[in-house]
This record gives sequence, C-alpha cells and structure tokens, in this order.
Amino acid sequence: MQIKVNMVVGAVAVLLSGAAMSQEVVKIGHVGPTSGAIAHLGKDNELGARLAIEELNAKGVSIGGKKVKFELLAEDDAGDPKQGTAAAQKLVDAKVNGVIGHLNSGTSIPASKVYSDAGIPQISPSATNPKFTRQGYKTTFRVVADDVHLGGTLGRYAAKDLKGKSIAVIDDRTAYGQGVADEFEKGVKGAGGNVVGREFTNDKATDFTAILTSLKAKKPDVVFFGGMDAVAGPMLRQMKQLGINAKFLGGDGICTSELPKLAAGTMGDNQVVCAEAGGVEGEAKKGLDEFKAKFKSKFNVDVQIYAPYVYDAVNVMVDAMVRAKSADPAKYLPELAKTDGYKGVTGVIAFDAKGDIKNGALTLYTYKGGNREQIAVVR
Ligand code: ABU
Repeated sequence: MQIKVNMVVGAVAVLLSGAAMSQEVVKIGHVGPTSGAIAHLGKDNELGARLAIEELNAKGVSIGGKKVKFELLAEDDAGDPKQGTAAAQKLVDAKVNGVIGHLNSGTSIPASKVYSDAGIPQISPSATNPKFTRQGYKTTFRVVADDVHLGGTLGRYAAKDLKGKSIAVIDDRTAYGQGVADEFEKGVKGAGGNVVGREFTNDKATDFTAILTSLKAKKPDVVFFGGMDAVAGPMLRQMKQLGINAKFLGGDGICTSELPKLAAGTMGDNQVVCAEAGGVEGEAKKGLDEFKAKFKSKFNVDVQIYAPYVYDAVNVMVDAMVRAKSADPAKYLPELAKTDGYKGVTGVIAFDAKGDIKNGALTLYTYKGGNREQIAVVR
C-alpha cells in the first residue's frame, strides 16, 4: 500500500515539475540610476517595475494560451551614458523580451540604438528629451510628455502667469537639462518675456556661487533650472545664502518628493514651481492616489515621481504581448505600437507614430510646508 502511495506522489511531482518547466519565463529589463546622486529616483522607478511584475505573477497571465512567469532583470546605469549602453547590451545579451527605461534622456537616447539593433522594444517612463523618439527607431516608446511641451509650458507660465520681468536660466548641460532649458527660453520669448541671463553647471556640481553671483547682478525675479533635484536642492540653499529671493522653476527632474529635503528647509512656500510630464484629473485621480497608497504601504516609501509611469509601462508592454499572443519581441512590437486607449494609473495611454504618448498631460506643482501641492493639470 505504502509503495502505491509513493508512486502516486512521485507521478504528481513529475507532472508538476514538468508543468513548471514548460512555463515560459518572460524577462523584462529595467534600467535606471540606482547608484549616485539620483539613486532615490532610480530606485523609485525600479520599485514601480517590481510592483507591476509581482502583481502580474500573482494574478497569473497567459500569453498565447500558455501561462507565463515574468522575471525582472534590473540594471543600474548610474545616469551615465556609457554605463547606460553597457547595461543595455547586458540586457540584450540576456535575451530580455522588452525593456522599461532608462530614466534619464542622456542614457535612454544612446541605449535606444542598442535595443533597436536587437529589435527589443523599449519604453521610457521618464526620459523627456524629444530626440529619444525622433531617431526613426520602431522599438522606442515613452509614456510621458516631452521637453518641448514641458519647457514651453513652463516658459509661458513664467512670462504670463508669474509675470516674470527678468528671467534667468541655468542648465546642467545634460541632454535633459540643456534641452528643457532651451525650450523654456523659447517659451518665455514666445510669450513676450525677457531672459536676462543664461548660465550652466553640471549634474555633479555642488557649488554654484559663481553663476548665482553673476545672475544676482541681473536682479532676476524668476530662475529656471534645467536639471535634477540633487543639484536643484543645494542650488536653492545657495540662492537663499546669497539673498536671491526669486521664484525657482524647473521641469520634472526637480519635481520630486525629495526636493524639500535636498534644499534643507530653505524653500519658501510657493517659491518653487515645477512640472511632472504627465497627470490625471477628475475620476482618474482616484486610481493614481490608490497606486501611491499601495506603493507606500508595500515599500514604506513615498513615490518620488515616476514609479506610476514605470508601473504603467510594464503593464502596457505585457498587454501588447497578450494581444499578440506572443512575448517574442518581433511579434508583439507591432501590437505595442498600436496601443490605444490603455487605461493606466497615469491616465489613458496611446502611442503616436513616433512612439510618443498621444495627448500627453503636464501637472504643475508647487511646495508648501515641505509638501508638493498640485496647481493644475494642463495639456
Ligand atoms: N525628464 C527628467 C528626467 C529624466 C531625463 O529626461 O533625463
């Protein structure tokens, strides 16, 4: 009798292990700077991917009638273009089915050629330089608005809404920082505003005394910074030390939960205005708020900025695989390009012919009492 039971148990075990072996593993790559000055933003993005993948595996997804298991391959590019292409090649060599990333424009743009050459779809959740989707690659997508929209809107806002009379511009010379600052300047001038000075720094700088002193002489009432929060925080501290009481504007790179800490309490209420390159209004806001609460309860940290966009990007990619009945990049890529009306936590996602989000929104924010507060969602 005992022998019979053992045989049955053995047969079940063989069947189960056979089923596990036949379960296809779909590899999703994620790349962001999880080390360096903006590691808090890279980790925010990576957690967005982890949450999406954990939920997909818990729910159970079948592609072409076969149950699949998703595996996250997370790489750190430190926000550095060279490390970005190395990370991209590593993911290509690992035969990932798709990539979410990179976080920065300066890494996403060179990496996009690596993915394009390998035919692997790439969705950036946060790279906003327009060039990213304008290189003619069929594999390149993004789920946020670009710097033309972002910088142009902030430029018009500075000249018209804030009625800035002498507007100064600083950028960090990265693909993102310089690009968004150029678009800001165009927006100011197009709205009849006056740019009184332009200075630049770099994305690792900590001392801005020379450029701020030079701008102070021009008595700016608005300072725009094209760059990330890790540089903007110390810059705000030094503006205060130098007695520059201007409004401080920036794009999505500064529009994070971390900025008040990085500025070490030197930000005045309503002094900073920034824009996230996405946004939802009305009923749709509930979904985003629920995502943020779930993220906080799971990881015990607040969303910095782009985790919800990463979460949506993973789900959009998987949705295309399901529709294509295949996780083979060549087979699901055409379905991904046809994405239209996908309801994510960051709003409705549809791609245009370049792979850019259609009808992308921006959310303008300010900070009060160290907390980010929404001003408006604009399109
Ligand atoms: N969009 C702001 C941060 C990422 C980037 O575009 O470099």
